[in-house]
Amino acid sequence: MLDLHYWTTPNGHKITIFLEETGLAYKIIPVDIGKGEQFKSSFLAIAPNNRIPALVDHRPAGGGEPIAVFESGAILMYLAEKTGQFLPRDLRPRTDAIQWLFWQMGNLGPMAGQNNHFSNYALEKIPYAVDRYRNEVNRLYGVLDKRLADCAFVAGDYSIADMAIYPWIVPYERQGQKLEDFPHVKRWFEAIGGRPAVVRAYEKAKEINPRPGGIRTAEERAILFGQTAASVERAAARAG
Ligand SMILES: N[C@@H](CCC(=O)N[C@@H](CS)C(=O)NCC(=O)O)C(=O)O
Repeated sequence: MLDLHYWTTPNGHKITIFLEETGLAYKIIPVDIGKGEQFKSSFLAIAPNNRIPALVDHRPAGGGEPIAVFESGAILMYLAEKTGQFLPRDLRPRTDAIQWLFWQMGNLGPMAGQNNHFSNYALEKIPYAVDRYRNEVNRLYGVLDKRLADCAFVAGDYSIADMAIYPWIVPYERQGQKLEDFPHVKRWFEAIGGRPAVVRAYEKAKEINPRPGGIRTAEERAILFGQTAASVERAAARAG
């Protein structure tokens, strides 16, 4: 019923967590981004931003043609609407869940991504860039810790907002952060990490990609870094 175009990265994990939590039937279609599979025309047709994850729902509510969704936050909202789970109906908690979901999409994800790039992947270590993103991620951990001092999960009950944030806290060491400095984040992190569905989601990742953990080869670096409009066109033509 659901095809998940997926690779074993934080944005991919968000969706397998949701699917495992709800028990929806789904098929994983691996998109190995280190090999450039995100540039295949079949993938670009549903995910024009050449980024995983993307979802195709072959049985959308109300019937009709399949619906394709890209952007992990949009996919989480789509699935929450479809199932009626993990996004409250009531105005106040719903607004909370949506604003923390957007906080992840617009802040934690992009800043942690740049932090990882300049600290771990860039061959030239530029102190200004390393400090800039590491500090910004540190600030965001502080924001999250304050929020979690007042509630068990970011929007009260466990929701799609927590599912979006959690995978971006998993690599806290690579992000240069210490969970001990953020006791409320640590408590929340351990609670979510212990959920059977979350454990299953990460086990699934190991089945799909037994060698996770970063970019290794020069070829992978060439595919992933320094993309421009022209290189995207070229890669798409090569990938077919
Ligand atoms: N805002 C997007 C970001 C997706 C994203 O950055 N995906 C990465 C993996 S985590 C990707 O597909 N990278 C492939 C590339 O850089 O070509 C979302 O949340 O879905």
